[in-house]
Amino acid sequence: MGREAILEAAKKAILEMDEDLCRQVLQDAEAEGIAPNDLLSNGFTAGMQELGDLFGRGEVYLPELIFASEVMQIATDDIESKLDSSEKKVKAVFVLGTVEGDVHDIGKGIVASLLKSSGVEIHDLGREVPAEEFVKKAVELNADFIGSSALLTTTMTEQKKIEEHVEKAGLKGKVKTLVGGAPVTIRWAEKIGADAYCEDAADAVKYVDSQVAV
Ligand code: B1M
Repeated sequence: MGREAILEAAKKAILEMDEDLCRQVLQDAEAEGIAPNDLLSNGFTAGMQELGDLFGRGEVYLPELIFASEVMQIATDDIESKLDSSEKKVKAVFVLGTVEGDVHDIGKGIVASLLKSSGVEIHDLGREVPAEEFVKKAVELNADFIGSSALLTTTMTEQKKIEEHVEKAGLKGKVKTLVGGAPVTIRWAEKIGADAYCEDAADAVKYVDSQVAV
């Protein structure tokens, strides 16, 4: 089975909410030597995006999204366990979470895994995290970065609140803020005064690396 067929099967596992197929794909991908990131981005995540479009058009419903998320979780857990996180020196401390009012945490989980495997110490506050909590934790840990994920147009505004709390705590410029999530754009990041917009998890790793003297 080649790469293309395996990536297609990964998409299918999400679209058809098929746990057995998901596990089979994970095995086949390992046997075929497909990079975990490739499998995640171009296989499972692509399937999730397609499912989201179907949901947006009213062609699938919430229960399908929930089942598909469970399958996605199996994939991300497995892939995280395969990412190389061996004995790297901690290069930065990073507070991460999904903003208040938002339960979408799959993308945030991927960002956490990739950053962790690149040697960043991650403090994942979970989902539905109030803006002030991000900043409180950053102060407590003397963190270098605060990253927030927002998947809803109605919750993106929480990222602006984080900027306000950072400003209030006198941390502007000292703690760098990263924003991400499907509706988030570079224009939004600029508008609210975030330090960086990250399109995907790899982008977050690139940004952190650009800021940290390794
Ligand atoms: Co919801 N949902 N959902 N959902 N859901 C979306 C986001 C939606 C676009 C679907 C649609 O209508 N087409 C839509 C939002 C519309 C909008 O506001 N623009 C939507 C809606 C409406 C809702 C509900 C309101 C539905 C309802 O109840 N009627 C509800 C909201 C609940 C709430 O939060 N209060 C809801 C619920 C759910 C589920 C619980 C069923 C489930 C989430 C399960 C979970 O996360 N544990 C779910 C899912 C799965 C989706 C879709 C289908 C997939 C999201 C996902 O996991 N994508 C989504 C459609 C879509 O996004 N196309 C949709 C895969 C993931 C890997 O990508 O999260 O984008 P993503 O993360 C990427 C990048 O964005 C980036 O890197 C990641 C990896 O590369 N990134 C960062 C993300 N955060 C980052 C942070 C960074 C850097 C990069 O730095 C800090």
